[in-house]
Amino acid sequence: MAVFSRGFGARRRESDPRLPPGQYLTDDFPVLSAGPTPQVDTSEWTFTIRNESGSSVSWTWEQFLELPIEDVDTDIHCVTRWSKLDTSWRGVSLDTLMEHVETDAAAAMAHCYGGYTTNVPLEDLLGGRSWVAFEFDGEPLDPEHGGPARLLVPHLYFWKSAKWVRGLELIDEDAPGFWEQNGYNMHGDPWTEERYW
Ligand SMILES: Nc1nc2c(c(=O)[nH]1)N[C@H]1C(S)=C(S)[C@@H](COP(=O)(O)O)O[C@H]1N2
Ligand SMILES: [Mo]
Repeated sequence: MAVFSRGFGARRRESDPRLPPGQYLTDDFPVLSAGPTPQVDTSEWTFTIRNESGSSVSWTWEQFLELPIEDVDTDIHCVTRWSKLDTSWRGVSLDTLMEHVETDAAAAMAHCYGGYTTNVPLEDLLGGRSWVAFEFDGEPLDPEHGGPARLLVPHLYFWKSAKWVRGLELIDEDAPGFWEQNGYNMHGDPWTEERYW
């Protein structure tokens, strides 16, 4: 059991039980993008979920904002080893979105404006564990952090939290997305250090 005393803030932070193995804490919010930041206007933004039989449901920005919106306070963990605690977001839960979809799919491929993809097992998207987020720290999500909207799957490494997300393709069998084809783990649990294959 850890014993903490007052006045040793830094030391206490290094041993924070919320820090997964091999991670360090940062107060910054680093930007990690595999390409240029796409400029996506909310007047043109749509979010589409397509199921494994090809039916799809889409929301415009206005329709999206009429859905139940949740406040999310969570820690985030990047595979490049930074973690950031107590980040605050607003977005729509995937549970809410998936109420409109019939599926027996095993996984989802997230598709983004700009072309990035990442795969997430469906069970990791449900149960109050993922959102399509459009606000960070009380402000509209900055374009370089994925604005207008990004996937937020904070219990997995942050590469699964697809920026500029435009939809999910539900798939019968899990398949690798962009980083996963380049050696990153299919699942990406920071607590068991599922970093690479
Ligand atoms: N569309 C898109 N989403 C992305 C990425 C990307 O390159 N393109 N990078 C991923 C990676 S590797 C990380 S660590 C996080 C970084 O998010 P941030 O730039 O907001 O910190 O976004 C993830 N989502
Ligand atoms: Mo990352």
